[in-house]
Amino acid sequence: IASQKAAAQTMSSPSLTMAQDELKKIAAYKAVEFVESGMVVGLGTGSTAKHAVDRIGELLQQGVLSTIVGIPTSMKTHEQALSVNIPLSDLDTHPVIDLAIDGADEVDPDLNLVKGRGGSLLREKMIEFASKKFVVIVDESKLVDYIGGSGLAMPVEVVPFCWKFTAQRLQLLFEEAGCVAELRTCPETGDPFVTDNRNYTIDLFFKKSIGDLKAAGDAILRLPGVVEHGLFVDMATVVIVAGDGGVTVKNK
Ligand code: ABF
Repeated sequence: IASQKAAAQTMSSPSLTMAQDELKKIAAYKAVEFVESGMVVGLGTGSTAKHAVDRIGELLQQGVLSTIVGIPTSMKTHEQALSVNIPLSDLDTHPVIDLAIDGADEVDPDLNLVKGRGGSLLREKMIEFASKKFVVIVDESKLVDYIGGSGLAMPVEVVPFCWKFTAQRLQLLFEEAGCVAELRTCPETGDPFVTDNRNYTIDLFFKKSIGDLKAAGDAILRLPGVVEHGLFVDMATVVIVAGDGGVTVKNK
């Protein structure tokens, strides 16, 4: 039955996944063109960034690139980078990063981002904050008119202690925007999703624009119990968008 279901799914959306993954790969390969030998490179997380990490490994293997040091934004990326033999280090050893390449969940017209639906926002934000250049790679499905416009989650990493209290305060903060706050759980077990930093994630869903993103982000961080949030305001240097019409490079 599962195979019939999978087949039906493929029929219903004809190779959309294939085409979307191809777009992700195109954006990722374009971003890797910014990588020069000798760079310290922030390695992103997610299915788009995965293509960039694979590509860097391939170019190192071919000798096109050399002496790259990778700084992974998640344990998952750490494993993947090891598997393609990218030499790795960390932010303590390299507090300044030359270039970070990472995906995003939403990109608004001012190149502000929602990130973190993959659960890695804290390490992503620390590494991208430390980067001289932050190149975001997306397929065109991630473009929104305003942050929250996709109706999908804007994640907030919180301490597990009294997470219900924190979730309630977050929901209250954005009551005007019809915010709903939900604890992120593991689909298989229903247990709380635990981040690489042993915290929980509260997903915020908005019905309307939350207005000034910087003010919203600052208000979130003022709530005790919050560790970090998925609003990446004024952080992207370049956003590479791959769509049916080709690849667009948007500079901040
Ligand atoms: C990561 O990329 C996360 O911040 C974000 O959730 C994810 C997007 O994933 P994908 O590229 O698979 O759509 O950086």
